Amino acid sequence: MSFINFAAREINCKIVYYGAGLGGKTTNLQHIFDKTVDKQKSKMISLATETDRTLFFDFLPLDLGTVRGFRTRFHLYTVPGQVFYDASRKLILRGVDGVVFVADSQEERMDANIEALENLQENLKEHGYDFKKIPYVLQFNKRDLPNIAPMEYMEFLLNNRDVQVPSFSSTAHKCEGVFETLNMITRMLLHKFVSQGTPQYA
Ligand SMILES: Nc1nc2c(ncn2[C@@H]2O[C@H](COP(=O)(O)OP(=O)(O)OP(=O)(O)O)[C@@H](O)[C@H]2O)c(=O)[nH]1
Ligand SMILES: [Mg+2]
Repeated sequence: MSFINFAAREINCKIVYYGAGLGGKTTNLQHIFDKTVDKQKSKMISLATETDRTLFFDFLPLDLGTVRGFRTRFHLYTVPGQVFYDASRKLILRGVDGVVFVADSQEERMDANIEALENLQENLKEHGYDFKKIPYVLQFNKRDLPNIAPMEYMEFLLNNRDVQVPSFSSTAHKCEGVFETLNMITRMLLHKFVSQGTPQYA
């Protein structure tokens, strides 16, 4: 649903960070905001509860220069991970172009990760998207903690589209893996528009 505005020579893309509660979605956006955005021109919008849980969404507009003469703008959103905010998650997915799934690496969060992934698939389907085709990247976050599941196990559980998608380990609160993940999803989206065909990584 991204749109190319030929008159204004602009490409707009919507990227949604999805995943279980407290997985680190908002933390990803905060670091991207801190390190890239011209604070004079742009703002990150966060609607959070008093305890910093995302209530509705976070939104960060990101201008990434020009590609073949087109100005590229990425609109980054996070969903609220808490199970009972499903209506918000559904709404935020509307018009999505690419998804980053932020998984919590702690062993005790594997069920929550799987539930969130199933929820993503259902909600994409309701909007008429094919989960198997949408540009999609996985991030295994909180790799700094002691009680984490092995990467191979997380790949087995969560990286199960027909063709495996790119995945990154991260420690988002130290900004490790945050930009690697962002670079990949933006490359996938730009590739899609430049080639005007199916994305290479889908
Ligand atoms: N140890 C550790 N903590 C992290 C990491 N990434 C995020 N956190 C912390 O985890 C907590 C939750 O992070 P958020 O970014 O708010 O999580 P979220 O996915 O946006 O949560 P919801 O908005 O409820 O869906 C915060 O206290 C973060 O500082 C990480 O890589 N390692
Ligand atoms: Mg959040």
